[in-house]
Amino acid sequence: MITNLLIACALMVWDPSTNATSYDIYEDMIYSATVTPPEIGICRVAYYTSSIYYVVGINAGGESTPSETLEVQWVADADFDDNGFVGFADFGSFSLAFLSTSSEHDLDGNGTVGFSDFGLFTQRFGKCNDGVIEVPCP
Ligand SMILES: [Ca+2]
Ligand SMILES: [Ca+2]
Repeated sequence: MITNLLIACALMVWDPSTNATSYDIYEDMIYSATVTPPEIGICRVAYYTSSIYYVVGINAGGESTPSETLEVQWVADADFDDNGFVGFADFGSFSLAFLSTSSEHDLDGNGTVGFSDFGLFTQRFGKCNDGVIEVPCP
């Protein structure tokens, strides 16, 4: 049984095109999904990869030219206490889990909580999290 997979999510929203009846989403140049409203939520098991997205508008006449590309960096959530901010309480939580196999704190997904995870944690430190994606602190 797999529990506590590290998941990173992104919500992509774009300006609707007046002529489009639906949109095709491409991920890393490969067709991924078709949506009708101009938005899509995508989640990934976060192992510090990135994906490139673009959108093509569709109507009865065919396809629009592709949108500009968007690169999404998939990162694990370091806001362990879910208070919206990666701060000292999260550092305390990380410290207690250091050298354990806590999957929540294993930010690079290699099975143990070690120095590589600490490096990733420090990159997140001081940042805010809106529950879906990491955002600059107001
Ligand atoms: Ca926190
Ligand atoms: Ca690790």
